[in-house]
Amino acid sequence: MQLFDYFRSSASYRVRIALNLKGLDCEQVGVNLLKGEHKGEEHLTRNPQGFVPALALDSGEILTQSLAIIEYLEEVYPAVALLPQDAIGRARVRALAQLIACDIHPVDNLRVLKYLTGELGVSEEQKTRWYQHWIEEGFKALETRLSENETGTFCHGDSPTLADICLAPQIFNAQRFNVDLTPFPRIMAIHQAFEALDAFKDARPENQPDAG
Ligand SMILES: N[C@@H](CCC(=O)N[C@@H](CS)C(=O)NCC(=O)O)C(=O)O
Repeated sequence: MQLFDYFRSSASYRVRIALNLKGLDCEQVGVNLLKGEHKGEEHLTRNPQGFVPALALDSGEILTQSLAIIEYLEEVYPAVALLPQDAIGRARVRALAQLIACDIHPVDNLRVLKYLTGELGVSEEQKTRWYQHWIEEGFKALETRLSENETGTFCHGDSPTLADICLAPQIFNAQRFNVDLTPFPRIMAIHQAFEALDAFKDARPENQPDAG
């Protein structure tokens, strides 16, 4: 398999964690977002949305959308489960994952930030405030959800799931943009738990071959 990714891309970071947790070998191919390589013809044939990640399978199929890629890996390589056994548990994990991946991350994406500072003439300071605001809003709700009984060492129980996979990159982004994380003790306790795992550490942006 080949993963087309970018070291600081949150969606790529999710897939890297999933591959590591499942112990799957995958060649990484860097697509530099700052150089606009994701908008080039070569990458657009992989993903017409011009996003990373894209996962090329040995069969030649190319998968896109990080959550769809991770669900594919889960179905084909079930050995280290990233979703609970019960349907209610799976729904909770997917809800926590989507709270982050669908409701926080997209509004802080590179193309949105570029539109704010470019077309709309927003200042760097306002852009940062925008970025922080949507993380704070989402994390408030997540922190409340993590008070539920199903939460364990990780977002759901005592082993990492899709929810933790989405949370790790979002915390990385929050720290990069100086979001005050002290109001979120449950989130940060879980962060400490998964950062102790090699699968999460090895997937961190600074540990990628294309890290600048
Ligand atoms: N929903 C997509 C989002 C992918 C995405 O947002 N990728 C970002 C990097 S994290 C990207 O390629 N951004 C390019 C841009 O914003 O121009 C997924 O989960 O894969």
